[in-house]
Amino acid sequence: MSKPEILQMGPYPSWDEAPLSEAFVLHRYFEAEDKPALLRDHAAGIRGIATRGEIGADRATIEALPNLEVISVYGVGYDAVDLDACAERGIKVTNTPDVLTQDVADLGVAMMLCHSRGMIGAEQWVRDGSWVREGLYPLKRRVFGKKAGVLGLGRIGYEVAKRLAGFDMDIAYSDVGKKDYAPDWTYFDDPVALAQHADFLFVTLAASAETRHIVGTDVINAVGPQGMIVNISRASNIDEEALLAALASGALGSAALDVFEGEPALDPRFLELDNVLLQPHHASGTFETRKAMGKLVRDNLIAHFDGKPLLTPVN
Ligand code: 8YV
Repeated sequence: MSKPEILQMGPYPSWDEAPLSEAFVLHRYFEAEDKPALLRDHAAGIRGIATRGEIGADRATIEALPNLEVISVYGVGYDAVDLDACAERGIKVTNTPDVLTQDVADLGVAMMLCHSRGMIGAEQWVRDGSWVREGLYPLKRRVFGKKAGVLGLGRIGYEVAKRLAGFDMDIAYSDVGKKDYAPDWTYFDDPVALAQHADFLFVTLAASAETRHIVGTDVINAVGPQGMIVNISRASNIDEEALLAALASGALGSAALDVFEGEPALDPRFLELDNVLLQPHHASGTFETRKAMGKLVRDNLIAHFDGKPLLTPVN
């Protein structure tokens, strides 16, 4: 039987490219100079899409492929895939949950510690000779024992909260309802109340149309001038204009961000601010996790074309 044809939306590490092209005929969309021509020429043959969390697949792409059956996302977030367009045609969608949870939680906590203790500036202090010239590095804010708010207590939020409990932090969370797996943590149904309570607000929600800008001016101002927002979810969960304004005015103390609107071309105003820690959307970026993600992307596609149940279906 001939290999199924797959539209590949973005690059993968070499260890994924090789087995993927072994199993499938790959059409590399991201490399095509004339993307509409690629779609036109191969539309009839393409039965699957392999994409990444932040790239997804929009309605126009889905509609251009009349024989599309399955979309496999390299990432837990599938907000960039048009699920309505998929539902209309019974197109299956898969993602890579669980395998990345621990690493994403690790990076979120590392961002909090790094930014709160001024570690980037401290490194610079050593390297540029300030330590020798000026002596002690300016004092920074404590993390231990402070109040943490976790907005979205799903898999990743739960692992973040568990880690924060190890710093003797007071843990509170907000979600669509109280979680029975979090009996010791304080529940707030209102994100503003959670933000008011928290010194550090972690945004760990799966992004959707409903959560868009859930962190708006009211939540940001409630975190306040001494507080920090850490975002390891999706940029769309935060109103970026409001965030930039609050960081610039000091209404919000600081932010540690792994995700941005329009990334990787982030709003240049972020680069002017010294109260923000900027990370290049790499919370899942370890060899171990990315290898597991790549395998899951492949295994889902293979399962589909073998007529077997999907390993991690979304819809
Ligand atoms: C990216 C992600 O897929 O899990 C997600 O939702 O956005 C990430 O893991 C990763 O950056 C690779 O593109």
